[in-house]
Amino acid sequence: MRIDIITIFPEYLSPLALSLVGKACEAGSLDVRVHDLREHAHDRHRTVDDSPFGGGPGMVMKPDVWGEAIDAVLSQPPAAGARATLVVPTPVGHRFNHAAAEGLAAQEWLVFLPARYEGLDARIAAHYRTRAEVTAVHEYCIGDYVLAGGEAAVLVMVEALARFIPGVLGNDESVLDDSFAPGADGLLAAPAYTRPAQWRDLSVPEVLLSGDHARIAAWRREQGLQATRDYRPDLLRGEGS
Ligand code: 6GU
Repeated sequence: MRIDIITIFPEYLSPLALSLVGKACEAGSLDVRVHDLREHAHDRHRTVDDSPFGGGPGMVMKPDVWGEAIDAVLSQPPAAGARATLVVPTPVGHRFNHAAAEGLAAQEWLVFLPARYEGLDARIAAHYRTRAEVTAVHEYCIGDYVLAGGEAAVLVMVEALARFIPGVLGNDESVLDDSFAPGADGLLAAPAYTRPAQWRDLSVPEVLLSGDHARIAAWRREQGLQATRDYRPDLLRGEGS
């Protein structure tokens, strides 16, 4: 999979060279390219934002600068005829969840557009939805809080979706067992323990040492159910997202 990210803070994305995503890049299952938006700002101050039409606080990122940057990325497809899926991180978007991560992971080419300030000029999403090289423009929000910019959200989304790319996880079953995976019945995971069996004044639940796989599975299910009741009752009501 090819992932392009256009940002005014290229260094902000450097954690993508680490850990699971970094290994996937080294192995060739992921090709991540970070682009500096300011290379497409041509005035003396390399301006990327301006005040909002209609007034109000904050700044809006300029469509002409973003348009030139996105066009430059779209002119370098990973393969002839490849089409890009654009992703705009924004608090005013659909909730990014397990299903969204899985959907993005199925695409061959993702282009992330993290904005700072009050966001992108609204014509960017409108324009790129009409372009033949673009399959879709998704606007995603990662939670009910406001970030200073979309870069941290891009790190979150790329790490979440990378787990669905075949060969990226050491063990393909890890994705199925995740909390929120359909295979896990929509429940949170049970608590986990490792050696030593006795640590300070705490011992591991006896059932996990029993070797009785049916009892262990039943215990984990009950614990997952209890965790879900405690932390995320919305999931039990089928309201989870
Ligand atoms: Cl994706 N971007 C910003 N700026 N704030 C957010 C967000 C995204 N998701 C939640 N808050």
